[in-house]
Order: sequence, then C-alpha cells, then structure tokens
Amino acid sequence: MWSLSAFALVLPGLVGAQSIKPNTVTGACPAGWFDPDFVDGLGCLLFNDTHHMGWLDAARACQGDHGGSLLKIATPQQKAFVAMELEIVWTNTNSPYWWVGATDINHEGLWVWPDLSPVDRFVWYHNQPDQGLSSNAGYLAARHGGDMYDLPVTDSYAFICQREREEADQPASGSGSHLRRPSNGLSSDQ
Ligand SMILES: [Ca+2]
Repeated sequence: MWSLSAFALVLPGLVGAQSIKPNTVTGACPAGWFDPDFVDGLGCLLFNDTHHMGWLDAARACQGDHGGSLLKIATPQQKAFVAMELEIVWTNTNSPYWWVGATDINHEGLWVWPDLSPVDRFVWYHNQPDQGLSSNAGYLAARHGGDMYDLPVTDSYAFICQREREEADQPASGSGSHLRRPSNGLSSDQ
C-alpha cells in the first residue's frame, strides 16, 4: 500500500529546498496532503489513486470532499516538480496516468484550467491534444515525463487534487476525518 507520507519524506532531500523556501508561504496543508512549499504556487497536493474514476467525478471529489480542484500546472517549474513526483508515485502504485484539471469540455479546442486560465503548450506531449471531440480532459502520463494527453472524460484514472494552504492562524488538522489519515484516499471503505 502506497503511502503519501512515505514519498513526502523523500522530497525535501531531493530538492534541498529549505534555503530557497519562499517567505511568502504561510499557513499549512491539511494532514494527508503533500506540502510542496518550495515550489511557488502549487499550494497543497493530494495524489489520489484509492479510487480511479472519470474526470467529472474526480473534479467533484476534489471540490466536494477536499475543498479544492483538480490540479492546475501554471509554470514549467511546477510541471517538472509534479513529473518528479509522478515518477516516485508510479513506482509505488501501478497508476501511470493521473487526471488533472485541464479540459476543453465547454469549447472544443479551447483548453482551460479549473480557474478558466488557458492551458499552455509546455504541459502537453509533443503531438497532443489530438483526439478532438472524443477527448475533453487532460491526464499526465508518468511514463512520458508527466506530459499531458487528452482522453475521454469517461475513462477512469487516478487524479491529483490541489487546494490552497490553510490560514496561518488555523490548526493544520484538516476539516474532515478522512484527511487525517496518513495515506491518501477518498473514503475509508477500502
Ligand atoms: Ca476535445
């Protein structure tokens, strides 16, 4: 069983980042969420492979159960970090594909993130997106350096949630009991 906390322990050493931690970061991530505070703008991340699901259900799960949204990748630095994470996660989970927040479900060919900002070219694999009307959501392929592909929203995959850090004056215990578990997951029924 893969544990979020297990790989979270690996990363500060890889990045050696305490000295470059931006001093603008305040607050904390809920328990069970990964805290990449050395990568500007990523907030808190939850790599969820407990339940594979369609893109719309994954988006609802991130929003409803976790108070966030599917992951937005805003910069090449963020992409490089997430790709590195996926390499680690992939070897522990058998989940090579992960839904993120990119979609053109509202307007074919117009790809946007959950906040409606445009999806930049650097996120995609070189020949993507290429599936037109049949495929309206993006997943990251761990086996291809975390590059993104367009897939049908009805396909079931693991997914990456993202949320803002909690306010600095609030306890970092999370708002739901499912967030306090050391491993990630949507529910405790498995
Ligand atoms: Ca499409």
